[in-house]
Amino acid sequence: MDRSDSSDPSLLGERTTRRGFLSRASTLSLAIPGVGAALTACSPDSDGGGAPDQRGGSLSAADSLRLHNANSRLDTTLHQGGPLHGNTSATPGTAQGASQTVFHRYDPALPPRPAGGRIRLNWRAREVPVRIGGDIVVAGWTFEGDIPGPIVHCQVGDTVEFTLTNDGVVPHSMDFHAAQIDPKTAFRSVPKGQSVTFTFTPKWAGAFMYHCGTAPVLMHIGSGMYGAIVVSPREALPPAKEFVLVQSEFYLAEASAGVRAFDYQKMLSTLPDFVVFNGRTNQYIDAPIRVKVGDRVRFWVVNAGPTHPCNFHVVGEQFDTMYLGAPPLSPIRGVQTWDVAPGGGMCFELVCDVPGEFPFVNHGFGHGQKGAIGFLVVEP
Ligand SMILES: [Cu+2]
Repeated sequence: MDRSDSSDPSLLGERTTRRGFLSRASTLSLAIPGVGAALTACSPDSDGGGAPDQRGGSLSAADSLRLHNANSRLDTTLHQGGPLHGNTSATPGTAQGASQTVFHRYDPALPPRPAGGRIRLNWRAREVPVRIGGDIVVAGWTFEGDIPGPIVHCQVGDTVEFTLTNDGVVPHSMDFHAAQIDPKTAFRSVPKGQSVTFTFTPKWAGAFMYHCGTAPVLMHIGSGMYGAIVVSPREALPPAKEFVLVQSEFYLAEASAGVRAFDYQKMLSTLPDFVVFNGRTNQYIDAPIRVKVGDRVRFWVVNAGPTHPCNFHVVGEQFDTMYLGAPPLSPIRGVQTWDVAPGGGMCFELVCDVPGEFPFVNHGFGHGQKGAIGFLVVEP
């Protein structure tokens, strides 16, 4: 049968179903920030600025006006022949000074929590080159010039005052998973040169992701705009050496003038070139995380994705405690591996009884092999 025949009742059914799905998805977009923006920005009907809809469907103009984030209609210049080159993160800023960009190891230590119960963060969204390995410089869309962005440490009940100023040419925004706040206002996109400010008080302890939520969200997370906010509980957890690991995937285009841009079509294909902890390949193999025998180690693991899970495991060790959510609530004992979902975060603890060199890995080894591996060295 000719599948292009519109009188084919089975095909009609398929189309009706698809339309129903898109309609439901549009309604869903009002409830779940990011979902609607990603769907609509990928629709040719939204503003002409998004990527082609991979399902071949479309949303109506009325649907696009009901977006959770009205600014999304201004969001990216992908596919418009603007300052971006095709489907990549290459913007003018991401090439400037690329060859002089210096590699630095991303410090995984959890920074101390600022005293006083009030944290003021004045951050800039910056489009800059970032050296993620000895010979690899990427065209990063960043918070504060690094991938991941800075680690934030606060406590349940603290007040976090946050301002984002956009120094890039593409609109950007901030979505803190540790916040309960109206996303339409707080997480809105800001164009070049403008700022957004909001305040929140974390209710729950845990390891939370933050990320740019500007559409297409996949493109902005996939180009480096994410990081971790660790919310400690009011009641003290057992003394430990605390580290933060943010897993993420890199989908890269071929190098141009020494810089590899992030590639949107590759992100959609979901087959990454690298899967890394804290934005670098091999950094904790070359310079491991070091502790002493007898130490308790607490890993706050955030999975920025954008797509794949992090099946966290330490070779030769077991987690005596893993907190499914809100430590010290929901402890699970004697865990070998647990998967942290994209957009999620968890707390893993172990006690270093014996000296040695213990690889911490994504035990989904297709991804461990692509870089999600490092060493925890336990010294006598
Ligand atoms: Cu962004």
